[in-house]
Amino acid sequence: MGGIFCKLFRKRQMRVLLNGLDAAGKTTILYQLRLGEVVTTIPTIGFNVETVEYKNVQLVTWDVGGRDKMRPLFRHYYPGTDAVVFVVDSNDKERTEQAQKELHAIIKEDSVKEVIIVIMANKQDLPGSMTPEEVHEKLDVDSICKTHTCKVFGTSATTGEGLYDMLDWLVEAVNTKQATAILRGKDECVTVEKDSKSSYFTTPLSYIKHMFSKV
Ligand code: G3D
Ligand code: MG
Repeated sequence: MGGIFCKLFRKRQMRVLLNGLDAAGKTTILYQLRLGEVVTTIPTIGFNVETVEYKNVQLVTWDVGGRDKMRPLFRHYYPGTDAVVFVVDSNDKERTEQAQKELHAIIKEDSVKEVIIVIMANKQDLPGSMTPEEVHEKLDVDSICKTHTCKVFGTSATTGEGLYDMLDWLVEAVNTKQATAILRGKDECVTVEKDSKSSYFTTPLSYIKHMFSKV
């Protein structure tokens, strides 16, 4: 198989950034997904970055908010990203406005122009949490959906509710985006090297394996 078909069916790298204010639930999500070892690093530029790699999928997470000086440094992580998953604590109504500002600041970044945006209205298990519809409205997601492929999901990182629906949608959306880029001749032809750390990633979660093998 050669040419465009080869490109379309080649296993491709998928890079997802998981962002949100502190305590939104990002670290809990990484562990709940049980994709493998969560590696925490503090780059010299000075904030906590957690990474999980599973097959050709890389999830990178850090806290945003409250540290404007850090924003230029985060830019380092945006290029080459397929999707930004922005996690919101639906129970933290006091910081909804701050979450809205941070999300819209990310969207304005040049390197996030063609990136898929997922908003996780997390902590749906807590009584009194905002519904996904309320989070959609408070974060002004309509304006994001005008320029990006985007969607809001209600989730609970502690029970796992909604996480797989979100992943399902995300994988399909990234597949479509990458296939479209190939057909438009924008493909960068990234070949995925076998990850030397792959032996660490032995936690079997058949659903995830199945989903990610489709990427
Ligand atoms: P962060 O990585 O975004 O900073 P964490 O957030 O994953 O560390 O989560 C912060 C706290 O929220 C944790 O509680 C975690 O258990 C809790 N949490 C995360 N997601 C959910 C959820 O969906 N529902 C509920 N009820 N709690 C959640 P602690 O007590 O360890 O600080
Ligand atoms: Mg964390």
